[in-house]
Amino acid sequence: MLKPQSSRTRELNNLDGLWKFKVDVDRSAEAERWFSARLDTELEAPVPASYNDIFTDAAIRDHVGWVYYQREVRVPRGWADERVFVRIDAATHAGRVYVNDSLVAEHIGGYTPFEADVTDLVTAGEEFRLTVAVNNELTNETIPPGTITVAADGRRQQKYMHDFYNYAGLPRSVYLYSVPAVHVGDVTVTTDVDGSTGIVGYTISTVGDADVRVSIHDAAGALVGEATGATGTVSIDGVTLWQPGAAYLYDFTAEAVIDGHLVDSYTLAVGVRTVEVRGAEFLINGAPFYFTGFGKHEDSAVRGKGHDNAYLVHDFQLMEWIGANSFRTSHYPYAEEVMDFADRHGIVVIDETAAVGLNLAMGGGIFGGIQQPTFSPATINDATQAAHAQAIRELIARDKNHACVVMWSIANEPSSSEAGAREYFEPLATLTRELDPTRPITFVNVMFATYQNDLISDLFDVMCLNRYYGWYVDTGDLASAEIHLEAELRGWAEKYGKPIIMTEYGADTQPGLHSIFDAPWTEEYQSAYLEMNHRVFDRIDEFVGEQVWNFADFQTSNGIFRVDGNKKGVFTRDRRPKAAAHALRARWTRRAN
Ligand code: GCB
Repeated sequence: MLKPQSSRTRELNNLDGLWKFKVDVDRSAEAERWFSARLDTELEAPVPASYNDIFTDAAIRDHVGWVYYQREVRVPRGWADERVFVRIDAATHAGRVYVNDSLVAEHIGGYTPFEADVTDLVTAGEEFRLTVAVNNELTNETIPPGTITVAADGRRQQKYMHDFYNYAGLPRSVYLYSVPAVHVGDVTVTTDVDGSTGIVGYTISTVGDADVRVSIHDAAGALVGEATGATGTVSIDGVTLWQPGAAYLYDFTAEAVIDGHLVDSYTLAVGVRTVEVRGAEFLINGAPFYFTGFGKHEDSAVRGKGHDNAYLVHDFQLMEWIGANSFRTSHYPYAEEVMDFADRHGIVVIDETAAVGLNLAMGGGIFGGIQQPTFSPATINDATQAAHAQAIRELIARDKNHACVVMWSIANEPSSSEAGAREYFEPLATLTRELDPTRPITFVNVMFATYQNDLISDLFDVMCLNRYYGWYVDTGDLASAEIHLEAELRGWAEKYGKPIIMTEYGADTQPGLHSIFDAPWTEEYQSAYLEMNHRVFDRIDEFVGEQVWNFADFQTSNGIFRVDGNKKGVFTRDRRPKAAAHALRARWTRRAN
């Protein structure tokens, strides 16, 4: 799905700002349809932002169900002959879009975009009322899953099997955009390298009949290749590759043409690079790549998961400062601005779906839910699997053209040693490979699924492991942790012979807390814990990467496990370094040099 843009033939209006906001507290909206008139409310909510931390009313923060955003939108007067679309970058976790009182789009999945052609319902030069309903409910059949329970006093409550707070609302931009009636529908680009020649393969679909021509310009604006036809290849002689830490992007322009006249033009930034897993190596452009960096979250005070360009740029600055070359979009697809920025700045991304918490045994135990079998008709079932397949389709449809994306992660910490895991995951692994044969695939393995009992790891290219030896096990005992960690990692290496990335290892740390002993929660302990892990990683040949949990402290749901959030950040929630940041910087910048 193409990100909307302004081009020679397209126009784009950003609808961010303050929208009227109303919570469906008494669940009357569907029956009474009060949202199809002007919302009767004093509240205004910022877009983009999660709504939860904006208001002081706990009933809004804890609401389970629908909320309504509304604003008036004027269609530019020059758009009379254009197709007009409303595009929602994300509605977490389900959205419905109404133009005046007509439902024009419905979407499930909180982190991928959707849109509606509203041409027949709007008039150039006139206003219309745009209402977006957003639902934050998670069930056994959503991705991520969750359970709604009823409290002793009758309040509905949302339970879920992941620790990060269930922020909801419109956390990314909303657009009104125009395209010509006949236009470029989709663009798929793949890249390869032959000696010093870059090979860009492409497939363009059009809406309506048109001829297709494509052209590629280098970063200086010089034409370096062109072709005609809806699919083909373009060669770039003397190509400059997209490299980790040294991004280089070409402008790939797809044009729809009728009788020699341009009707639509869409330009995509394309980095030419290859990715391959060979034996126990992860190769980018044929050279072994070692991931350094983090599992992140889209999370900041007040905004929740609201996209913010200031945090975007600052986070990437901090990643550069610390010597990180990569991150994982734990545990859901991030805003497209993040992916574009990673493309432009040469940061490598492991791109993950929102399938976090397919683990009812563990999640139930830790996060207060009910402990049940994970895979069963009453729990994670065929409908969940269908939603998961859709989440994979939408992630790849959105992010397939990003040079920064080197691997798809289809789930975080599922119960991969439990009966039913293979039946659930095998079709999803196959689907991912069918949708994108060019990138390796992975899932992120939980500590309970060891190399002895895990049922699905052979379906994937890279072993991504989350391990907390020295934190959740061998707490405060780094000597034992070192022995146990090494024994387990050697087991994985010997059994599979595939590349291994530690996608999570980390220790909660209260900044300002100090000790000369191995005392959990102190700044010294976080550093010592990371150092212990690094000693082990460096002894294992199959190791191709380390991503610390987490880049920054982040908000979690209520519970006795967390004190004002998860504190495993190397930076605080407001992005100040803990002592470990300096230790990581020393290691990662040394490695880069
Ligand atoms: C994990 C999860 C991550 C948690 C982390 C923790 O294994 O993947 O979402 O935040 O552990 O800190 O417990």
